Amino acid sequence: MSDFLVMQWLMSALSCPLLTGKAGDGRRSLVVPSVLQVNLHVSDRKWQKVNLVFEGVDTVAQILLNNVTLGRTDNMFNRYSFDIARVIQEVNFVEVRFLSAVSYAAEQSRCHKAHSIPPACPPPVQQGECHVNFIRKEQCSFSWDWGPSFPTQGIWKDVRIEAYNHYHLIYFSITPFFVKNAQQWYLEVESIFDVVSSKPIAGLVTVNIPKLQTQQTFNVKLQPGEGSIVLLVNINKVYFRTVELVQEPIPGSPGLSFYFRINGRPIFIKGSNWIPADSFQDRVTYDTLRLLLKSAADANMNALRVWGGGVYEQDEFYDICDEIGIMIWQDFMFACALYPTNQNYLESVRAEVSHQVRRLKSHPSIILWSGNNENEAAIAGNWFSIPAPDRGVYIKDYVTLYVKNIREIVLSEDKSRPFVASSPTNGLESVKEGWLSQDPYDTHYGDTHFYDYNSDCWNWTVYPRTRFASEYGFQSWPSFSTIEKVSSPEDWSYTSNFSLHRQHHEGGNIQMLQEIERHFKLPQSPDPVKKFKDMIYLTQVMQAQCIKTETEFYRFSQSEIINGEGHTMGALYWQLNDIWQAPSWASLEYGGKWKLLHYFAQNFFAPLLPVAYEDKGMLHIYSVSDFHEDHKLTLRVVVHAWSSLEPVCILAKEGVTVKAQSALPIYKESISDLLERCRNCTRKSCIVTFCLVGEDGFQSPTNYYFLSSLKDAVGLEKTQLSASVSQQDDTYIFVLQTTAIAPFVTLDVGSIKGRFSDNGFLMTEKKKVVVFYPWEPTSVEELESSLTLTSLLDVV
Ligand code: BMA
Repeated sequence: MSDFLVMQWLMSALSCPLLTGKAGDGRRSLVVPSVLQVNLHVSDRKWQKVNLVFEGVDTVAQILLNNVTLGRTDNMFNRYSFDIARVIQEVNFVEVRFLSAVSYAAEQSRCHKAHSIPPACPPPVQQGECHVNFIRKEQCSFSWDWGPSFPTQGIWKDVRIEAYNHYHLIYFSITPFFVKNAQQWYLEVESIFDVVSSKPIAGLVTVNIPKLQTQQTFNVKLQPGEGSIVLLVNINKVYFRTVELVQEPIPGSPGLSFYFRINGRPIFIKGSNWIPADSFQDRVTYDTLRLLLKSAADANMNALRVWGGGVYEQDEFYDICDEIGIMIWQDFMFACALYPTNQNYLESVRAEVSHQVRRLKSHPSIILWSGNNENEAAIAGNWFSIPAPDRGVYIKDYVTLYVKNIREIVLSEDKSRPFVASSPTNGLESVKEGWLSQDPYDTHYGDTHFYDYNSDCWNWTVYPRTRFASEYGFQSWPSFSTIEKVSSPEDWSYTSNFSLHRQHHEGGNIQMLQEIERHFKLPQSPDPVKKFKDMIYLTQVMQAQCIKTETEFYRFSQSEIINGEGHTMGALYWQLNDIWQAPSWASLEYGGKWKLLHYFAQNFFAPLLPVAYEDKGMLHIYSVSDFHEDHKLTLRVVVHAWSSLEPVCILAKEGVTVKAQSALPIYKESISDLLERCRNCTRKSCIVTFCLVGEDGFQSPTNYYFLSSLKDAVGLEKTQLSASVSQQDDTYIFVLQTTAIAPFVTLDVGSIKGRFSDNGFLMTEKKKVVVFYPWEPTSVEELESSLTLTSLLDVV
């Protein structure tokens, strides 16, 4: 395209781990040089401009070339480009001198005289570092309530040298727009150039899209300096995705809706929240990302929120999402804190935001830009005990950062997507209240985050009937096979130092026990390792069952307004993935293994799902459908006594209309009638299962409703579970047999990588076939010898 030369070195190998040596004054202040020698043959050619470009430096460093300081870096999310034309020689030394991020953050906080910017430090249970809000760096790298403190340091993205004459293309993006009244699509093709010639450069640009038989040629003139050209190309015949965030009055409900209209249709957003896949970003490969994102899609998720305490993900992340159909709610990287707004800081953020939007805006997967995580809530709820007279300063800072800077840049760079300032927020209502709502958790507006570790999670009435649930969750422990890799036998108990150390959420281990105890018997085995494994299993069962209940509540609340609340149009549980091997809210363990929750998600996010709940002694079943057409189906409601694999009674309701993209009641019966109808049943002795069935094998997952806590269940017998394994092409078939009804049947093949078609299920039939999809080569023998089968009554 132009007369330029790009040379590229991948320098990720230079990434340094945290250096913990002590400087003279006792603080960690280290200047650590990483020296790279580069041979660049430029002698035969005179270039007008030669740039040394760092796609990402983590974080505070001085950059030198041939002992000449080129500049400094202090923002991990920026791209840095240094003009080296006058310094470059035939043989060159690039030197990157790092300063400890921890010391830098502390120093910045000390220098910030105007007012304090809390929180100073994370809670002690996180064993983290302080003042992370003073450095533009992955916020969770100083620790989080699910993650360790590894304040990494190094060159974390590509480095290259660009040499060119005349002009050079810096950013290139394509954004589709639809003009409603003309019913016409056009593409905005934007190119940002650095023009080094002193005169304008005129030329022709041809946009050619062979697949759409589109070709248009434009006369362009590039002016000296950095600038952009925007070409508008009309497109026929083809459709691009559109996105609208709909906030409008709802009949019968105060407040406003909050939902995404994608391609003209309201879409219920189903998914989870994404955190960094590793404490060390250089370990996150394409395969890691693909495995995790594919697991999200396989669990029937259609969206993820890239949470604001991590990183803007690498290009491949968004490529995969574009490809497999995962929509992204993209936060800017600010979380759970207040932030400074001094000039240097703002300039750095401005550069970061325009760089990231320019880099990412061509990805159709991104459907929303969101300013921060929970910072509106932090001020509104006064998390940091700011005295009332000082509040105004912080509100001003908030508006300056997220509205006057970030929002302004986003709107000027990308007009194709909505922007919200925070999550949770009341959306337009927050805007009306000066960008900070009195109660950003108001169920009548915007999105909510909801956590409650003190109530019974099986009781749906504790959950907020929100417009959009963008965070909610419960913790569990990862599998023994995952923990085993980073621990030794003395660690294998629920109260070991290891178990306490890895728990970064205050009271987390106790909260899990309390939640388990409500409905299950706690493990009592005299064998400590067995007891630990039983405990892990129960935390996963509990987490899966809690989040199932909560998610099903959000899904069945999508079409109703009850007491002014409802029309819930999103359920993103906290959190998808893990950053290390530890207890957390994740459904995917570090390494990608599916917890029981992830298997449950596959069912509770299924496009067609019957959901039951109890209200004032009545059992209600709703059909939840994401399909775009109505279906006539049969609802099967089956009641079993816990003591027998033979059903007590079966009811088939034919001709049930399952409405497209809705959640509607399809069945209602008082529990006492149901128990009477199914002779000899009591709440403790029986269980209800139900599914929707159509023709040609069209069927929902089989769902269930417990009529009592399982610790009170009467008639449950310890089962003999067995499995035979065989290979079928690239998969393995597990044929399971049971001698009695078995709740939460779990197959575990230890460290063999792969996932089952179903897991953690209720077995009410003698036989069940489960498929294992390996992620790496394995064998029948290996699977057989690693297999553990567990169901609830194996916990002793
Ligand atoms: C939310 C998140 C995270 C946190 C999670 C669990 O507030 O935004 O900050 O990890 O809760 O506590």
